Amino acid sequence: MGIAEGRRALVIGVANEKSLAWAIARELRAQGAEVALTYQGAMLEKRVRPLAEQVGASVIGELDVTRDDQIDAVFAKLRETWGGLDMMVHAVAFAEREDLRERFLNVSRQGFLRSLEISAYSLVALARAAEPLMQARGGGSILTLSYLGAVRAVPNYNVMGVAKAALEACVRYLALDLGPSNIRVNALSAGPARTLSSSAIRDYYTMAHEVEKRAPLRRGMETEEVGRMAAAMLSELASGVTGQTVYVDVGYSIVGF
Ligand code: 0WE
Repeated sequence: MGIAEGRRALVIGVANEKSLAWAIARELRAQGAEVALTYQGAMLEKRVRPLAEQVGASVIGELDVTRDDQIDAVFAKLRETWGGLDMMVHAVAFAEREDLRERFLNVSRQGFLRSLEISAYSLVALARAAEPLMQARGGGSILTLSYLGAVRAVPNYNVMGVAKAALEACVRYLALDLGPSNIRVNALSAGPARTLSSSAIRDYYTMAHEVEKRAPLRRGMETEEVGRMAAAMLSELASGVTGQTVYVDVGYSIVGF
């Protein structure tokens, strides 16, 4: 029997078959959960629908996290179909492409605000919408994805690092607010992965190779490793863990030299 048997999970942030959100959705299904996916825009809908079908997940609707009407619609539909929610995965981030290659110093006000809105504030808005549905189930678990650039100055990660730092702080404050409702909130800080997000990043392969050479496990991280740790953190296996950022990075972040 799986660790997510009888649980209902909403997974936000699947773009294609390489997405970390997709690895998490697959593992949750394998562990017995019912899974609902959202998609951002008509272009990604074409990718997400066949993926959902592959594993017997459902597509609950369109969700652009900057749109309150779409957040309301998704949670209204969840209330209708499931009446409650046990798990929510937030795997959404954005920075302007230019802001990931120029000096951080030059980030525009608008680029900064947009990155923090999509990458950090969205977790707060979604957690607020999820609370009543999770309370209806006696509690729940929320997981977001972060990256080392939140706590170290990683060249070119720039405003995304600031957004991830805010995201990790949001995790702590949400954990404090939602703890009394038996809702846990955590972040999983993943190592570099070959996804749609990283495909647009200059020197990504050089960086990923350096990580493989220096990491204690002397290899790259597999997306399945993120899926398995995510399922554990979302499940009762992690019932005593909240407000934390857990690294799934083949050990890279602990190395001092
Ligand atoms: O969080 C991320 C990347 C998220 C991301 C990626 C893009 C590319 C295309 C956010 N916004 C955009 N906007 C775009 O227009 N990662 C952890 C992957 C990543 O991104 C980096 C990295 C790593 C690792 C950027 C610079 C340096 C390292």
